[in-house]
Amino acid sequence: MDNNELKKKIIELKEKRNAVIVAHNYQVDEVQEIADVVGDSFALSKYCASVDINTIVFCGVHFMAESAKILSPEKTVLLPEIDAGCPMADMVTAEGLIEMRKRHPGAVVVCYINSSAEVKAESDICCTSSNAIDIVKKIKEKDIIFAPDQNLANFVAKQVPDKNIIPWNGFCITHHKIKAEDVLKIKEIYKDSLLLVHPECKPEIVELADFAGSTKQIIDYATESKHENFIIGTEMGVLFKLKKQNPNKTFYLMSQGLLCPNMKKTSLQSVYNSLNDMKYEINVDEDIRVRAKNALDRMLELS
Ligand code: CIZ
Ligand code: SF4
Repeated sequence: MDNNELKKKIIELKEKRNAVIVAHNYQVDEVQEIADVVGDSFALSKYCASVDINTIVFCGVHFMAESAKILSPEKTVLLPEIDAGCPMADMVTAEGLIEMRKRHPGAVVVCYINSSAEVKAESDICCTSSNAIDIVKKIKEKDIIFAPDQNLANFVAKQVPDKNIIPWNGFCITHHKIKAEDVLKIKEIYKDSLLLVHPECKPEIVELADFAGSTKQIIDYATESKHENFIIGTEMGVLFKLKKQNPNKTFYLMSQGLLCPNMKKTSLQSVYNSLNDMKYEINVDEDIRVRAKNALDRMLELS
């Protein structure tokens, strides 16, 4: 089947299954095009919980579909590509976090949404890249274990210097490999552009940027800005929405390496297969789900 045929079949199947398709900002263009909603992981999970529909096709990576299931246990959550994981989320385990907590008694454990349900269950509170600074500011305790992203931890520590942030040593394989010398070169080429980066980049890259924020914050910043040219320092999938919302502005990717192989696994064919065969269903053990949901609920209370 070609793409047009696939799109038609997907729409038919979606109605038949009473399903909704959600896609992360890092998905390939054609998957974003057929999705009912495109956004960041937490916004999508909240949307999934709010819709009166029983099947969700989550075009993203494993922890995102899991977060949707944590908030919507009564719904069927499908991940089209079962091997689409997040290497950063896999860098921390529940056991590891329990060990770290023992070494820092009294510290509050904050986990980035890029983590497994088991890790969320062992955490006191979750955060996203949009609200990490805000959440940390509102925690009363001084000592805060922050997992798994060392770069986001560093970013938060700089903005909230009165806290003692104890970072886990994880990182995003896509954002972490970008080198400052390459960023300096592209800044030199596109001198009149603003540099917008994700805080999953290394601190020296964030230092070079005009703005650092989540995918949503980057998209909103560029859309609201009077500026016309931007260098974008996050996964290339965001260019789809940036260009769609801003047809008269110009966007350059900070590095051709800004591609998440796991996010790129989902294709129209896999979305079609997902709806046709009702696969791959994501489930979370009820005890873990309830504890993980507590961490997400606490984030909502504080943000
Ligand atoms: O929470 C998300 O969706 C991620 C992984 C990134 C972002 O900035 O939106
Ligand atoms: Fe994980 Fe990085 Fe891919 Fe996001 S871009 S899903 S953090 S590997």
